[in-house]
Amino acid sequence: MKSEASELRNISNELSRAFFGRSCHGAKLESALARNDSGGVFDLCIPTIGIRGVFCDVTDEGGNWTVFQRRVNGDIDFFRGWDDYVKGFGDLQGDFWLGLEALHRMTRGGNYELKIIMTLLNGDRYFAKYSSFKVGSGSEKYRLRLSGFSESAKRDSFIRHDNRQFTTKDADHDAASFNCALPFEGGWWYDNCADSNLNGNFKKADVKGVWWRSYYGPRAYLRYTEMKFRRRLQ
Ligand SMILES: [Ca+2]
Repeated sequence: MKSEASELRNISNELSRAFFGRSCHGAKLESALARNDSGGVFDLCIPTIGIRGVFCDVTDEGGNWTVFQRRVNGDIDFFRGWDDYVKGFGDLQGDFWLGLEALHRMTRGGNYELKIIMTLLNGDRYFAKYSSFKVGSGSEKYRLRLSGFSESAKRDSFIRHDNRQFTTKDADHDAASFNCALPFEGGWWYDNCADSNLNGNFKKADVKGVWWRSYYGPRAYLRYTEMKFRRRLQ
């Protein structure tokens, strides 16, 4: 009985720390478990997945962003199989992928916008925004739904991937006769194959690398990427 009581107390403590939301909407830095200049790590309760860590950006354009991908150190291998991309992997304060199932559950109700931050090798920083972003269910192979590109330099390299299913090295759902994840060394919503490869190999300076087609010529490999979404209010 005593151990049950202490277990309940632990659960209760855990719940009191949890931030209950469908995404980072309304997250306040005071309740973050860890933080940096742009935001912090929160325990976010995602229905039927349970409580897990999420990085919320609370500063950019008023905050409320749920960050689902970041490449910064290159110390996490992104050339992974289907199960890892579904569940997520990496370090929320460094390089990570939040997971396709979480992305689906967090974007299925309501309207969400997407913002992608990218820094080139020479330090130039860009962003791309899309006014509508949604990820389908597992039975749809986490199909991407994307529209409404807007960004200062008018350089989109992601719309091509709208309506594509997710592909990994062991699960080919792309439009090519071969598996695009193999030559590109990533997991992505590959078409036939790609205009962007943000989950590519951080250490490679060729097609396998991390790149956004509009920003290379010849290819300029990205030294930082961040993908995040938030609820669109209007
Ligand atoms: Ca294929």
